[in-house]
Amino acid sequence: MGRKFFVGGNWKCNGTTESVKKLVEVLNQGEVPSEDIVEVVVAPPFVFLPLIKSLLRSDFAVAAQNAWVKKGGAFTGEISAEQLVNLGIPWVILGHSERRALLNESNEFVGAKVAYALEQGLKVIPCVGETLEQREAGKTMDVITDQLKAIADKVEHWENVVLAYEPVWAIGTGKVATPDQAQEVHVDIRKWIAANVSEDVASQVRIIYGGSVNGGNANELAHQPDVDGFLVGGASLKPEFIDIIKAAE
Ligand code: G2H
Repeated sequence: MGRKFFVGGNWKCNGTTESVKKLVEVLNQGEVPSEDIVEVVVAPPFVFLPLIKSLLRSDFAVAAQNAWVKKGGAFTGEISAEQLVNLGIPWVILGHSERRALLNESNEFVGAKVAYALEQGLKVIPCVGETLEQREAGKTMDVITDQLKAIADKVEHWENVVLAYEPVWAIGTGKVATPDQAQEVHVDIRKWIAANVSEDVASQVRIIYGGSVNGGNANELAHQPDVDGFLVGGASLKPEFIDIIKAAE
């Protein structure tokens, strides 16, 4: 079976009650391909998750942007995977580069989070990607391999994983990777998974691209055979998110 196109909207730390309600109205009215063709998930900040879940159209799902690395308890300010499950939140984004860079989340920490969230029954979008410096030094796949290995060391079942390749130099910068650049890395990631996890997982796991995706560049990127969808930041807060979803067709 082919890999169903996946479009995630990462709202990051944006929005007010009023603005997210307006955004959901726009999303709910958008005409998009059917659920057989595209899976759509939006990730609001934690505080809006129940509100968005209650208002959002039933063919779109919600995701959290983070979860604690193990069972909840005395971890001030954290949200546990069990709490997300309790709220009926099916997805979580983990290891976004903003958290890796600004909050010092290590590869091992992200790997442990991914494994724990999966064990609790969440579906997970782990993010990997290189900085500009690393790319220019020819280390793109070395960096991504280390990030992937830390996940693969702890994860046995990959059915509920959608892997996001997000080159750090393309995030929020307006400098989108070219379709060839995205395709090249996605193929290398798939090869690594085939060699180090299994051929089956490599052929089935969805690898989505993130980094300055918008309504203008989504179509061309979507035509790359190994680009199975997108994780969208800035443009997921605008009506053009609907155009990006349409790139699935
Ligand atoms: C990359 C992406 C969403 P943006 O972080 O995860 O954000 O589309 O704003 O580059």
